[in-house]
Amino acid sequence: MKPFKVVCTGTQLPAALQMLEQECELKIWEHAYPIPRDLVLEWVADADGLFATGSVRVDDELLDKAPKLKVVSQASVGYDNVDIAACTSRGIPFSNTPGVLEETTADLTFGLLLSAVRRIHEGWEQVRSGNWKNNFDVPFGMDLFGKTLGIIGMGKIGVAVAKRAQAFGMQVIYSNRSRRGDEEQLQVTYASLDDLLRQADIVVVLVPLHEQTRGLMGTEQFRKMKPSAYFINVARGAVVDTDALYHALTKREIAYAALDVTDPEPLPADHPLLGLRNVIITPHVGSATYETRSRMARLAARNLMAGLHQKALPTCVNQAVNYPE
Ligand code: 8YV
Repeated sequence: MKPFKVVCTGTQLPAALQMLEQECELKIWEHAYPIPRDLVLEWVADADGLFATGSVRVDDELLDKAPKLKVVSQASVGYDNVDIAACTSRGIPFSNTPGVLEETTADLTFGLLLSAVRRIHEGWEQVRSGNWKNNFDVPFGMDLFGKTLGIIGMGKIGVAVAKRAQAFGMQVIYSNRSRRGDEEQLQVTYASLDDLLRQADIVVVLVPLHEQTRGLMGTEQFRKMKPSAYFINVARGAVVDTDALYHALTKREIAYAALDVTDPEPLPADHPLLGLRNVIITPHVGSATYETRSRMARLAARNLMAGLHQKALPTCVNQAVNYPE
């Protein structure tokens, strides 16, 4: 018999499973659709560890059903699905995976940005459908050099995006809850959210989702943007009011949107956003490279094993209840 029981609410990479298999009996939800709530509540009843995934709410209800739980670990940097206070009040440490996915997510951000401003995917659709008649059938794009990128939420991913933008000859402004203090070193300028929305040619949202950021981008905010501006979301879908975005795009209050995250997620096939030409959407793949997903999986597994052995989790979010070294 193995000493620990662990519930994985989604598939995990072999890089993680190999680190767990020796000491853990694993119950893994292996289907593409999210684990039904009833089942996860049943599974956690005798679990020592929870390897969580973003579609599962880790809240009072779940934690009350898991009296033996010693640790919750998730392979992501965002953890809006987890009630940290509920974990902390039960003395359960929770870990995410910061520090291993920022460059990769910045690459995807820039990939979306380039695809949008140069209409790369529209060009490809035209070629693939056999409609390449001349070079003017795809609308002209926009130059990046000399333009202003506005980053809402300047954390590690924001810094990595800013460096890429500067290499393309862009100016970078950012807004945050508070000034970072290292503007000179990063060669970026702080702006209020309103000023950023008015000045930026491209707006990128990178804030975590919580009560203060839910619906941060709504009708009023899109109206402040330039009609020629591009809007990019690689954070969480619910940071944006989807109806407001749809209307801003249809009324041409903004030019274009490039999204890696949506609300809801996945986006149903008949969703109105999918009928628009001035939008490109990828299926939440900001960290989805082989190297990065492997790093995330290994770090999440290290955190989980540490918690099971009641040792300090390397990247614990609620340090107050982390185990000692
Ligand atoms: C996802 C992410 O976790 O790290 C995050 O917060 O959004 C992503 O890395 C990943 O796509 C797994 O769903």
